[in-house]
Amino acid sequence: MSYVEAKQRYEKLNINTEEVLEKMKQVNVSVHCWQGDDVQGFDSKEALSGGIQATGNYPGKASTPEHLMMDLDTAFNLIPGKKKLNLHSCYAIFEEGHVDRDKIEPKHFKKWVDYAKERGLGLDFNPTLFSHPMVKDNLTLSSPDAEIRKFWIDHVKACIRISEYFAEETGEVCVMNIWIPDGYKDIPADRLGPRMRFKESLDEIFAMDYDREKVVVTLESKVFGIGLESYTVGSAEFTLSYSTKNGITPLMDNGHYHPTEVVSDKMSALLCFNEKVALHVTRGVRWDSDHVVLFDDETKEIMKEIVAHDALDRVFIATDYFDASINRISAWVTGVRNVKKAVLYALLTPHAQLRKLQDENRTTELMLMQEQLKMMPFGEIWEEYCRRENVELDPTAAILDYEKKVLVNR
Ligand code: RNT
Ligand code: ZN
Repeated sequence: MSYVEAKQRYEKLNINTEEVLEKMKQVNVSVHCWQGDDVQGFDSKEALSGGIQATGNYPGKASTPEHLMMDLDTAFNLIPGKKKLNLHSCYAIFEEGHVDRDKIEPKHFKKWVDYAKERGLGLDFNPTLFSHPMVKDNLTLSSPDAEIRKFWIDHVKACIRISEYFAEETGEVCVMNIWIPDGYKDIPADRLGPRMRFKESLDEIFAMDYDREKVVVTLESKVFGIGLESYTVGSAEFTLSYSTKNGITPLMDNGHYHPTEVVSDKMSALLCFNEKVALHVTRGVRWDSDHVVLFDDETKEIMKEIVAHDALDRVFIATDYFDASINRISAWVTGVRNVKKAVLYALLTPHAQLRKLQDENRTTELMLMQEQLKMMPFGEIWEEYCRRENVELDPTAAILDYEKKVLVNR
């Protein structure tokens, strides 16, 4: 079937594929830099901590800024449409002497800003509150030790300044996400104390003056981490309450809930109360394993919730996973393409008609139509989108070629 024939099929559903492809031009996905080097960064040689893990030892991991930039270029060339680059503070590039995380400055990210500007990319940012000796007893902003808290408060404040610099330089809003790994392996005696301290640390951070038009701070929740199974300070209730009360944007990572809970169902609840919502799109297999995002039911359902409620400009979509067992370029390309695919799929769905069936309680027809829609020629529209964006329909050859020429020689 050709694009023209597929277009006609969609017209019968009152869907104009030309309008859909026009809308796709605005769909931006923030691509996490940390897939390229298993969340290592350049500011220390510390092992990955904080209860997250990148498993596998596939050859070709980036170990210098030059590697990572080159790998990102290769991946970006195979991902259609708009992208942003999402950096962590541990990716600072020190040209004249190392400073600790509480002292980092915009100049340590100048190379990234140059990189982004040359390619017309926006930048997002994250303070890095893990893989560092100042994480004491698995605690950072909620530590009972005032010196530890102060170090991390200063770090997050420094990151807000760097985020402002990103926004000013790129001309695009910078989304800065705070995630802390703080928690306990076993049953805590005091659950309130750490949460009150986390709250106070956040209050101290947000007492600073920053441009809220340019920097959108988000707060990410988590249910458990490896070695932190019994309690996490920044739980869903904590982060959501803090965000709503303080005008901060909540961030949901779809690996951060109990396995039968789904973020797709939470989206609309958050959209009722928040002007903006942020997402980390990932794929948890049995736990928060951060597998590569697939074109699977939940990814489709999440994007459906954004598109059906006309909320594409209210949701910041970012990817967050790290698979070290496969070609890392392929991990980026596959995951981010699948996020875009799911958005396109949602844009090709007649939501108004489906909603009407629901409101009239015609549930038999609703199920029939939802199942029929799965047989629509979606692949033709996706391929047309790739062609118009000038990216390979099948990225395999380009990925394997880069592996042979570059990655295996590292
Ligand atoms: C961890 C969180 C967090 C990190 C990144 C590296 O479980 O998902 O977002 O993955 O900050
Ligand atoms: Zn996340």
